Amino acid sequence: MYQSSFYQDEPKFNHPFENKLLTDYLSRFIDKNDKDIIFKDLKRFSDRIGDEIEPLAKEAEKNIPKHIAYTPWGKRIDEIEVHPSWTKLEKIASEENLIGIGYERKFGKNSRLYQMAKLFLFHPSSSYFSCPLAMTDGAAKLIELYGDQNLKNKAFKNLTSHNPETFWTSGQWMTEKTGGSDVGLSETRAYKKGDEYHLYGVKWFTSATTSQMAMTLARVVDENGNVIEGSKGLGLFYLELRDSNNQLNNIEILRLKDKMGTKALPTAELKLNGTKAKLIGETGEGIKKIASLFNITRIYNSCCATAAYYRVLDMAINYSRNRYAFKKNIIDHPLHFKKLSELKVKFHACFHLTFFLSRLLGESEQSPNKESEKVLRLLTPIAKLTTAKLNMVGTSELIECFGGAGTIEDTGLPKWLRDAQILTIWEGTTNVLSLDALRAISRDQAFLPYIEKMKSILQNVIDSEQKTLLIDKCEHLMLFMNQLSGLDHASIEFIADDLSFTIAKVTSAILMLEHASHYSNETAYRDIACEYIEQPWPSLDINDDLNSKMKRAQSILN
Ligand code: MFK
Repeated sequence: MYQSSFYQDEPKFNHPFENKLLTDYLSRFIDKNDKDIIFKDLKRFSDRIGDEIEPLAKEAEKNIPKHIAYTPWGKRIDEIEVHPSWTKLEKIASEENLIGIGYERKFGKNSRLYQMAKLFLFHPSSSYFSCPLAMTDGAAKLIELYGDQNLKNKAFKNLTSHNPETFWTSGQWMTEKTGGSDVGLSETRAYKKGDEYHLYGVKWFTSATTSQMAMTLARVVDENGNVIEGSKGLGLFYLELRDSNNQLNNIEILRLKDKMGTKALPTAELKLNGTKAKLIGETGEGIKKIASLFNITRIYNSCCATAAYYRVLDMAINYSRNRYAFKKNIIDHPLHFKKLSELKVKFHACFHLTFFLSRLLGESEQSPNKESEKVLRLLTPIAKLTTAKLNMVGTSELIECFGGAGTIEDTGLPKWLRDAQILTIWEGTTNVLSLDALRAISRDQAFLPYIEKMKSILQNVIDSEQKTLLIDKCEHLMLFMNQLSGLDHASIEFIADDLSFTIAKVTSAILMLEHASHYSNETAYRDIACEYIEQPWPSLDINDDLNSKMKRAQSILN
């Protein structure tokens, strides 16, 4: 009887540091002496990813966390049991100094670039340990900016420690049942008791609930029992999850969330039942202060979406080189290589946005400059929403490149699609972030410094038809922005996503062309930039009748 001897090779990914875009990019900005140290560390870390970290992540994905509410004898304990592989990933994250690099600032303004490069390598093999790291970094930033000396001496030191014995991670508890976006509706109450506050309420979506501390928001009740409604009544609170006897700080774990993705990451619903906490800043400053945390986690989200995109792309290209159909390997079929090349170009766009942000962040921390900070402020929501969306759409296309195998769980491929969907809502949905970009433009006056920055980068670009087109795009954006002030609020909101995607495309195209000009003897970068510029642009037409469009959209839904 005939039996097939054919077995398809499974898709592989490259050694993480064998990534020409990453190494060329870092080489552009890091000077020789630092480069030797940083490259040596990134190469060693990449070896460790292959040998040790990737197998741990696979174990953690298979052994998802459990909520142990009671002991066998009925005592409420609310333990979250995580697999030892997850605990080992935490140890590795601190040994590798994934947070500390950003705060020791040994490499000056390039410290964040180095840290984000390390995160980029780590994330796809971390089973989302990158999530607690994001919040940990955000909490460290918040304390660095607003914490008192006690917080700096204890929490900050632990969050930035590279000693696994003292390393802490932080949660960021913002979401309540009333809304993940409209945080101003939060119901949790804070009652002053002596020097501290006691918090009562339910936090509906708390990621990395095994952290040692958390930053959260609560509505402050004054001595007469009154509260201020809306976001102006919220304070920012620091709390530790357990006391010195390892008992939970009046926190009940209601259940773990059964999420569609990021399965290894414990995410819980929590009831705060008199949880002791410290107010940071003033009552009413809660959202404004916690923004310094979520502006960091949004940069992490961009980096992780970009890194995940790269991993799936890398595997899809590898697979296409080995998968034979219709008389040749599928990478040699025109329609297939066209699709893969388009997806690779979009990955480059994500990469440039993310790493430009990390450079801006590093610069703002090393030598604060109001204008660069405004550019960072505007591009943070824009990069987050763009990278999450391109990763989501790109991952869907890439999964299709594996045919049926992409839909089978034990290939490990479907998880990338599920996780990609989560990155689009974490830290703000596309719409909420588009509105945040408007906030950055209107409240923080970030648009003019942004355009100035783009124009200054264009000066590094070799003259070409593409450069001329991008100069025109900047002019067009400026004209559009000038007319924006004449529009009513609803019309401006109606086009906020088109505006964000246009700014994202202008920015990444300029950055890609600048990179191609720097490596002018390498045609690939130029081809990538040109292809990206030729791909369709979001529509943003000054002459659009927005009122009619809005009415039509409403009529479609009625
Ligand atoms: C692996 C990847 C890592 C990712 C980590 C994942 C961890 C997962 C955990 C979570 O998902 S936590 C939940 C995330 N939730 C959000 O991101 C919230 C989404 N909603 C928003 O961002 C809303 O826009 C917002 C809550 C901010 C709206 O609130 P308000 O009160 O209606 O906003 P308002 O009044 O405009 O702003 C209040 C103040 O904050 C203003 O300052 P002033 O008081 O001085 O006027 C704003 O300027 C300031 N502000 C708001 N957003 C800001 C900001 N400042 C700086 N940057 C921002 N982005």
